Amino acid sequence: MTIEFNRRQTLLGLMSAAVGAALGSVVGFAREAVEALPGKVALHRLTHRPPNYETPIRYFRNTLTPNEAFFVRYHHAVIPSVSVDEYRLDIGGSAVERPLVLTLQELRRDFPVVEVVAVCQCSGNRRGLFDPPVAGLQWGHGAMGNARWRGVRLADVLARAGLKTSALEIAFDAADAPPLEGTPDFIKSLPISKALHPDTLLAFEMNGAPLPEVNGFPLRLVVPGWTATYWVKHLNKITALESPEKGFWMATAYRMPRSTFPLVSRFPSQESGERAPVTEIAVNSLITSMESDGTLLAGRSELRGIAWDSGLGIDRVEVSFDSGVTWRRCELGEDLGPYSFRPWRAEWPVLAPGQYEVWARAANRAGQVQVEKPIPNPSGYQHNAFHRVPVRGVA
Ligand SMILES: Nc1nc2c(c(=O)[nH]1)N[C@H]1C(S)=C(S)[C@@H](COP(=O)(O)O)O[C@H]1N2
Ligand SMILES: [Mo]
Repeated sequence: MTIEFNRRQTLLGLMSAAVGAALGSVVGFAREAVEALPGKVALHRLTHRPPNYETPIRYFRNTLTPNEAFFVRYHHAVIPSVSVDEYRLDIGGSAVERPLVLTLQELRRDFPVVEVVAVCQCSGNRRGLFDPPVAGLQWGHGAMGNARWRGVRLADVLARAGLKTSALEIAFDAADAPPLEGTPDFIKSLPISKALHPDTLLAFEMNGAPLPEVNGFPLRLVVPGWTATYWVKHLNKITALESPEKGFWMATAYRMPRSTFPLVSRFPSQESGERAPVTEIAVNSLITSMESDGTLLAGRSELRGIAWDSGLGIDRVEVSFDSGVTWRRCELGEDLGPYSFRPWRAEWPVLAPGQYEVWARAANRAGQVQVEKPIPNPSGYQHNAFHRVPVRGVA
C-alpha cells in the first residue's frame, strides 16, 4: 500500500500555509511555500513529490523537536504505508549464521527496549547557504531535528542472527521502492563497528509516540552521531555483507572529496576512490530566538540557541558582536546526552548605537570548531559555518 500526495492535501496545505504565515517565519530568507503533510504542522516545502519539507527555526527553541514539526526528506515519491500486522523485518545475508524474520511484536518482546536522544541531521542541511550555489535541494537551517528514540539495539538483533567473523558491512533496505523513472533503490550500509555500537537502534518510537508515517513508520534505523542519510526509514531488510555495498547511495551519493572534512569516524571499506562517505555530523550551532522578521532586538530579544556535534560532546558556545574579533562565552543548558541538541543562552553586552550582526560558534571536546566560511564541496554537505543574525534597534 502507498500514500499518494494528492491535490486535496495540497489544498489543505495551502490553507495551513496561511496559519504558518500568521505565526511568522523566522527563516532569514525566502522559501517557496509553507505546507502541511498528514500529521504535520505547516513546514517549509522544498518539493512535494518526493516530499521534502524543512522545520522552521522557531521549533528548535525546544530541545526536542516536536514530531509534528520534524523535517521530512525522501528520495522516492511514493511513500510506503505499512500495516503493523503485515510488517516483517528480514535479517539475512551471507555473513549471518541463522537468517531471521521478525514481526514488530517480536522485536518489542524479545529484545531489551532502550532509548537515546539524538540529532537526525541531513548531510545537505544548509546547502542553500553555500555561495556560490551548489546543485541539490536548497535546504535552509531546518533539515534536522532532535528526538528521544525508543527501540531495540541493532547489535542484539544481529546477535540473534549470529554474525560471522567474515561480516564487513551491514546493509539496510526500506519499503519505499524506486518509482518508474528509475532512481536506484535506497540502500545504505554501515561498517560493523557502527552497526554493533550500543547506541545504534532499530526505533519504533519518537518522543514517546509511534514514528510519524513520513518519518519512517513503523521502524527506522537510528545512527546517533552520523548524518541522517544512514537513518533508513520504513526499514524492512537487513543484510550482513562480506564485501562492500556497491549501490548508488553508497558508491556515488553522499561522498565528499577526502580531506575536505575532518573525519573522526571513518568507514574504511567504503573509502576506495577519491571521495569518502559522509559519516559523522560536523560540530554546529544555531541561534533560535529571532523575532518574526529573522533579526534580534539588541538588549531585548532573548539570545539563545542550540549546539550539537557527532557525540564527542559540546565543550563551549561563543557569540561575537564584532565579526569574530572577540568572543563571549555562552551558558550551556540541559544535557540530554552527547548526541542531543545542547541549548545555550547569552547576556547582551552593552553595544554602542550602530548596525550589528551576532555570530555564534560551537566547539566540541575533541577541539573541533565551527568555521567562518563553509568548506566547499561538490554536493554541499556539512555546512557548519557560524550562524550570523542581524541585530537591530540599538538606541
Ligand atoms: N526509506 C528511506 N529512508 C531514508 C531516506 C529515504 O529517502 N528513504 N532518506 C534519508 C535521508 S537522506 C534523510 S536526511 C533522512 C530524513 O529523515 P526524516 O524524513 O525522518 O526527517 O531519512 C533517511 N532515510
Ligand atoms: Mo539527507
